[in-house]
Amino acid sequence: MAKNHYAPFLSSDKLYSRFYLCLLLIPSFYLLASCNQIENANTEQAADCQLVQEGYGPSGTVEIKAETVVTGLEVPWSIVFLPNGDALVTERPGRLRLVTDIYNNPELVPQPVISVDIPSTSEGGMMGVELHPDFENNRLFYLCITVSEDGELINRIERWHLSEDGTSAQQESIIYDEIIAAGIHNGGRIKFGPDGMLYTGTGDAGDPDLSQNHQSPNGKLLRLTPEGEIPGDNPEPGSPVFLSGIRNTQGWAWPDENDANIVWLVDHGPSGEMGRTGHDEVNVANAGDNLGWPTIYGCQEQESLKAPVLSWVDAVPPGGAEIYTGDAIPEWQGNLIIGTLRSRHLHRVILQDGLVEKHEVYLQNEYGRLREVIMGGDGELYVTTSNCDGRGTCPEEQDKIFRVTR
Ligand SMILES: [Ca+2]
Repeated sequence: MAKNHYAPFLSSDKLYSRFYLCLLLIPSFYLLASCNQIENANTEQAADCQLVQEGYGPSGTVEIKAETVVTGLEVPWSIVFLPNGDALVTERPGRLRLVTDIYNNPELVPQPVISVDIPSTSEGGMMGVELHPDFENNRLFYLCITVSEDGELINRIERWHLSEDGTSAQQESIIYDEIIAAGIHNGGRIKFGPDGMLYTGTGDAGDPDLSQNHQSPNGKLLRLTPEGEIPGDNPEPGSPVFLSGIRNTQGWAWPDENDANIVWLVDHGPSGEMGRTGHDEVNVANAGDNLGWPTIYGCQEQESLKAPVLSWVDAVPPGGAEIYTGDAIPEWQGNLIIGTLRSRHLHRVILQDGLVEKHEVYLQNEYGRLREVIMGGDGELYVTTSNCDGRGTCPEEQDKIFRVTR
């Protein structure tokens, strides 16, 4: 069919090579098109999912400003705020750093609290950090770190004890070591839920089938006890899986501080798998949901799989996500705020009754790639840049933490 269509090109020798190029390309185009038809025959577009066809969304309508807190960081991935007003921040290459008096007079302590050798992986390293719910009394905190164990790369959840002055720490235990690590789709965030359980976001580690394999912790949101055990009331008895069908999440938050069962979670869309690209997602998920990867993507839906509420055709990929609860920007209260990497902006999503009412773009290209987004103990929103991760332009002052306020 392609041959007949392009037969006139045969009359010109000059176009001969172009003709053969077309001959190579056209069949693959038809192949892709027919694949899409097969795919569409089995999937519907979810009525409740907003698909942004071009760009990322309308510009922000609320006045905000960003204030630099500290600079001189290398891929700051996750922050926790200590009860005394200090903060700990992970640097993906393998360091935990202390920022003293982060709310008022922030200083980055030059000597790392922890420094570990990280096996070389582009998206792995020292990622999530989280405090034990009883940190004030036991000074325990958790890290999600990529390590080499018996020759295999894994993302391990370790528990550490912070010294009284906060400048050093000792490993206390390894609580979970079953997550396959990879240079891509590596997850890595850990957060305690309102139910006092430890949630871990994982990626498919480049193997999409793992996301639908309930024997694998990859491509999931996991729910564990603070000791790393499987809670008795998980959606699937005996399994750490809380949500499945995830490609690679680095961010989620609970809209109701009294209900851990509803989670707003961002996920990375495909970057070439099965000819698919873009289509990063915002999901409103309930305990036990299957978010569909790789069976469906973008706004597609299928029986027993949960479609997102927002997706972008153009690649965003989202870093961290947080629900704004501060007083400084009252218009943002209760909204999901997402740091985006490739699209280099802060994204505000207003959700009403589990659906997207409105969404907006802030700080477009002003700070570069954005990773962590988290509310501080002072009621202000803190964000980290990820410009020194090899995929951005690393400035002389390196990566930073900034505060978003009025
Ligand atoms: Ca999905």
